[in-house]
Amino acid sequence: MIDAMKTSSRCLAVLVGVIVAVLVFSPTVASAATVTVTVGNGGPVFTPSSVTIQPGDTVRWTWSTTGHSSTSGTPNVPNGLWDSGILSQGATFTHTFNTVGSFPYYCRPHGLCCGMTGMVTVTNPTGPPIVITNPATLIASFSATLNGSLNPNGLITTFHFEYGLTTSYGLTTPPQNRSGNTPQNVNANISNLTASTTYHFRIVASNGDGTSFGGDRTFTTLTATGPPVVTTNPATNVTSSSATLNGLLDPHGLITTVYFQYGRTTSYGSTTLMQRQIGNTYRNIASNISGLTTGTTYHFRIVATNSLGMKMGGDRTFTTP
Ligand SMILES: [Cu+2]
Repeated sequence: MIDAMKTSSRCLAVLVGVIVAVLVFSPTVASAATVTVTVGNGGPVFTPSSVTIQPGDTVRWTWSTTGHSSTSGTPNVPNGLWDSGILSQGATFTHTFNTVGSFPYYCRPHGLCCGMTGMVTVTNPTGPPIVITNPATLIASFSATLNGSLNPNGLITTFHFEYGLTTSYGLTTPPQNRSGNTPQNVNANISNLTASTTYHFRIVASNGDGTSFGGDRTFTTLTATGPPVVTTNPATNVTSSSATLNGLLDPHGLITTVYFQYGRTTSYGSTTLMQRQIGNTYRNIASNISGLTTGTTYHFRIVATNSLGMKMGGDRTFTTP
């Protein structure tokens, strides 16, 4: 009885050791592989005639019989990527493929006569989408923009955001598709929200290799009405005598007047014409100014006022050429 317990605990210890070793020594990224193709085994053939590998992988041809070659291109039309020469039984030849594409090859003695051809297809590795939920932006009283980062990981990927009052979510944005194998920023606008309310959201993406969920994030909508919300954005169309001043405004539910202050110092001194805005969404505000002096740095900022307050955006500068 005691011996049996000792044996089973020793077995357990060995098992734990093996599991730890596997976890520690398993590579997290697939390393380069070598695929073998047999040349002239039972006739004028490459076996298998078609292989699919990833960039960095190597194909090793091994000669079963004498008098064949592995030559890149199509029969009698070599393209110069590789040529083993005509080799004998027991010979081997390798070529490493570092770029994505389709690479046909043939045997010089038997390509045209006997259809002794092969194909190497090199494709990028694929996997489930890689997603990150990023902070919401353009948060207004009843709307917001949900943001994320998406790497489709080599496959056509469908994604959406889910959102709601709890981490059970319950609402989703319309599905969108992306492809490629690099991270890209993605977003979706949502509306019909409740003012002064905290929402949860996350990104969800699926492709042929699986479904991935971004982490949960929250944002809180603005009060139904309040002081304007403003951001000064960079100037555009800057010439030696003119420029376009830009900003972002949410009138925050009340009639709002908006304009820009500008000048050579942060005392400004000049203002653009007042514009009137209403609503509770973010919109770009632009104003053209002229009569500037060449080679001069100007400061500017957006200023907006409604019945609940006046708000000024941060100072920005541009320099005329
Ligand atoms: Cu051959």
